[in-house]
Amino acid sequence: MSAPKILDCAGKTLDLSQPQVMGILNLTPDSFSDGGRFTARDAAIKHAMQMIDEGAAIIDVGGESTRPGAQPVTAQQEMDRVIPLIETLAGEIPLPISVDTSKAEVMREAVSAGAGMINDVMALRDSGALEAAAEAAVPVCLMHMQGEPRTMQCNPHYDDVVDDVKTFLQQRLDACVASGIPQDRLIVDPGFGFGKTLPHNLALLDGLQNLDQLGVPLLVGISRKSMIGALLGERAVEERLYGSLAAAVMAAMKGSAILRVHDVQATVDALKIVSAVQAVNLVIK
Ligand code: 7PJ
Repeated sequence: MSAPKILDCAGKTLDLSQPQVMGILNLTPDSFSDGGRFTARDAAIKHAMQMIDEGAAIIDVGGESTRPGAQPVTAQQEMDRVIPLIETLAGEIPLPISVDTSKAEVMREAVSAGAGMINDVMALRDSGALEAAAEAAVPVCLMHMQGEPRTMQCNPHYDDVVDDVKTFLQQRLDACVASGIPQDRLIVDPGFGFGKTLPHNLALLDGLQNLDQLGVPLLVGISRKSMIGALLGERAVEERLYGSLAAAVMAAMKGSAILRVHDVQATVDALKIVSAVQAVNLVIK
């Protein structure tokens, strides 16, 4: 089955006929420290507007850090961070907004505030999440993670990482469909860095085209991740742009429909080259 090309995100369109960029808007404390010139909210809105100008197709708003070792936050804390911003942005921008959350309550509130997609690193495994997502009736990204953020980098293990991730994602797709979420509203993501060693991440990137067989669009988030830092010799986060671009281009060439990134302009430029070459293939073959 071929993946749907146009997604309806609560009335706003996401066109996946060519690879698109999802811009990351991180609302965890200190993500917008700029010496106090702007309030955190103004700075976040400004950053969203900039990502739109740079060619993002969707903005992903998150209020909980899921980095390795991160501590959980309450639903209330997460909502205080993301809901006012989603409300403001949804009224002002033509692009869909996705909410990066695992909690049913946050999903419900975010979608009522205008979010058009749910991006869940837990693939709707938290209690009530399947039901909340089914009711919300917006597209959902199901991400693979082995373990939980606090401990996931302690000795992750796979028999065959590509096969294991694919099997997990197929099971979550089946669980969603059984709960009343139509398959044409689902997206999958192998979850780079979530319970994976560097060799696991590399094998996944190499074998990414195998996930196409799941028949739904593929989302990939590699931007500035530690696998890039490790390959560049323990490079600092701000110095990972060129490595991130190479990984984004490879992922797009292997069929990824959405690239979740920090550096929107640079990634949009790089993906234009991939799209142009993919378009030639479509015309000639
Ligand atoms: C991902 C995510 C990812 C999806 C984060 C970071 C860590 N959502 N949320 N895929 N990563 N779907 O951006 O470094 O890879 S948070």
